Amino acid sequence: MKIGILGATGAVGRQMLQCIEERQIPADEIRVFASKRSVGKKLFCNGYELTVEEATQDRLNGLDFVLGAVSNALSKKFRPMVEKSGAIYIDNSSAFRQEDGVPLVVPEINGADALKNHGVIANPNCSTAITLMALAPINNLSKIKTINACTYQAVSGAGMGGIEELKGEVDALEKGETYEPKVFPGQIAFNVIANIGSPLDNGYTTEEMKMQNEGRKILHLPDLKVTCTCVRVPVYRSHSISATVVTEEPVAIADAEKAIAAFKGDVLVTDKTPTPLDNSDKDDVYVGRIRRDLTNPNGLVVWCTGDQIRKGAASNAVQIMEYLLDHQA
Ligand code: 2RA
Repeated sequence: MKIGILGATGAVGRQMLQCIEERQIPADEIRVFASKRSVGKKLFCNGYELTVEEATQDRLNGLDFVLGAVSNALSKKFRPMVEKSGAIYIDNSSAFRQEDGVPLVVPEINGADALKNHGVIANPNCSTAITLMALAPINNLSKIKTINACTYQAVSGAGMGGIEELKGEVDALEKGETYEPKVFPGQIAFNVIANIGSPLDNGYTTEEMKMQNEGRKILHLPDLKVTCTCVRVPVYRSHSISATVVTEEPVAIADAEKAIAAFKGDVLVTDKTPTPLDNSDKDDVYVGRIRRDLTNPNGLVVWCTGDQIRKGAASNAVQIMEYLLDHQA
């Protein structure tokens, strides 16, 4: 079994290699691809040294899976090459998430959709995947009609550059120096910025609308309505989300907690409030503080945290590959 990783030197690409090793994916060969300036760099997986190459048709040919951790533009460029190679492309960008025939998958929720792929499978947006992991067990008890969510998104969502910008700002500000933000639309150190993604005509951002558009596809709820505000916070990794969910029938808190505790990939936390630090660098989504919505008898309020680089990106992609290996004939 041969795997390729596009964007292997980035935060998500490196995490994919670690997840492949941790999950003992039976890879005979792993090829790591990145831009020209990274060619020749060394990465490690399963005790082997891997040398970064530029992706070419010849180098992609013969691979069984290609995991993508590149921008939308690069993903669109590489897709035809991966398709030509015959590999299954598991893409972390948002380029194909809404395309008919491209399954959008969180394995614990709709893993079976991955089996209906035509060569391309999309990995959801990080804050969407983490929120849905917390809410899917409630949806299994009674269908979700609406979600009203506020996200608290770590800087890792903007890749290595986001992490470096927060570090650089904290260092500079503590020394009394100035720092010109390049990644975020303002100072993120000691601050929060309610602006992630690009603005849309309805006043929301692309990032905010992903929660509805991707939520509908993953949960198989075409009429799901979502109002979302996405906020960047000065946390290195792990996103947090506060979500108020309204279901067709009222769901008792105890039943919701029981379903969440039993859901693979979720950890119900009842003895404290889960924080992003608690599940930083962990695959599980932590869920807690389940309360009644005081404005709607069919509503519940849920707090959750999930590692953006892992469950929000790399681990989910590796899990999709694992699901296919376990379920394909
Ligand atoms: C972010 N959700 O946190 C994005 C990354 N896909 O910026």
